[in-house]
Amino acid sequence: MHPDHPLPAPVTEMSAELWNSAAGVLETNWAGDHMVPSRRLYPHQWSWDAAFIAVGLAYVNPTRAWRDLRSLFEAQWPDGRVPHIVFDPAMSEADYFPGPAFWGVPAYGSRPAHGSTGIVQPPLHAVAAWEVYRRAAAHGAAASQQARAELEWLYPRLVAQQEYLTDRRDLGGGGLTAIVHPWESGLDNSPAWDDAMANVPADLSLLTVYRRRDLAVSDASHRPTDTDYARYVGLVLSYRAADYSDTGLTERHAFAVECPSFNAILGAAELSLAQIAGVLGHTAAAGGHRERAQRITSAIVSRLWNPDTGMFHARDVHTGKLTPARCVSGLMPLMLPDLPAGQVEGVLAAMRSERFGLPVTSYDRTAADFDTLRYWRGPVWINVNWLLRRGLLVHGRRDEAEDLRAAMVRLVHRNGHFEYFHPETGEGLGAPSFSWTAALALDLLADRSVPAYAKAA
Ligand code: 2M8
Repeated sequence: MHPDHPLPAPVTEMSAELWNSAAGVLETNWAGDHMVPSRRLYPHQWSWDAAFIAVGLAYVNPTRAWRDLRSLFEAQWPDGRVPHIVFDPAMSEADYFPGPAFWGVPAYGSRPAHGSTGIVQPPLHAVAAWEVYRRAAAHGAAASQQARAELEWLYPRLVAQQEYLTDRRDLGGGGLTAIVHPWESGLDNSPAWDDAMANVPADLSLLTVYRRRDLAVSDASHRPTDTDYARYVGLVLSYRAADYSDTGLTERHAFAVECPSFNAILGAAELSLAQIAGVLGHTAAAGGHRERAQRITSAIVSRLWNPDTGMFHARDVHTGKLTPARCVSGLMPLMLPDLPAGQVEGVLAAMRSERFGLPVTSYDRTAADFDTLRYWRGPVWINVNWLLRRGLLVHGRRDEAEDLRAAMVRLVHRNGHFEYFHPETGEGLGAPSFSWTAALALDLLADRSVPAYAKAA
């Protein structure tokens, strides 16, 4: 066991081993002022990864947890958007595609030397900041003081992030954020985007101009296809053409989708902001955050719920249609405490059904195109399961939350800190020594508490 950072929960041989290996991954992947998701495949800083990572770092190195969040928000754009990748200037353009030169992001404000992308990822950072703050007390008075100062620094930036998403990205006009690239969801090649992506031109010649770097460091059968990648590149070129402006975007951009997972995280962020505002003494603001969370929840229910499947589905802003694909994103609104009982029961029934299993798969196991290997089209991912466990706790399903926790801990202990896992064999897939898997393993070992805004049981 790491002498400075003992495991706070009851210790078994298995949990001590897992704790130490997880802390080791976070040590290896620290890059001076930020954490990389994985050394070879993802050698920069990713936005929602930083949030998951901070939750785990809070146990073993809270100073680094705050540093990582700060590094990300130092790259925030003047319009409030938090970029999905902050590039490390120590890396070369060849280390990751698409790199900083490809994104060609215009210089802005006091942005540090790091370039960034122009798109976003799910705004989980307020949730993470609250979790890091809440754990600071265990590290003594100095850590608590630091945590409060960090919250003060982050709060206006977190608010600006929410405002960007709710004001500039409500492309459908119904109170939800629309993503304009599948990468913005964090669930890159999920079948949830297949319908909307079918309308995006797939110019394969782009891949002769720009070379995929991911295939040089990982197995092609696990990664998105070339057709997907040609569309991803085309969408960046389309958004880049007007310097990533959101004005009139729906008319000139082929992909705009309301994702249930992204918007559930947007709502959960408002609830964490309410807690942060409370600690900082902004009482009126706290009420505003709670109201916004309620509005987002209502909009998710009225726009993304399909009573026939008993799940949430992604809505294509261009066609107004819900995709029929049943994906893990359609379960994520469980995170929201004001989700009406009918929707809670629907999501729980879907989760318990043969379609998803334990831990939950990224896609419907019974679908004809369920793929046990390919990225977000079937494999099990720890980060979304961690969020679903929060959802179970928020709705008072403590036994189910415990079963899910135990299943995740077993999976990672047996197979290692992989990026994702084979849904039948549990084999580790994608990048090994993956930061968010390690960080969340620490949290799963250490924390059995219920989020403060949970519904009374
Ligand atoms: C994956 O996405 C990146 C593009 O952003 C990629 O495939 O190269 C996704 O799993 C995403 O959710 C994650 O944030 C990123 C880094 O871990 O990798």
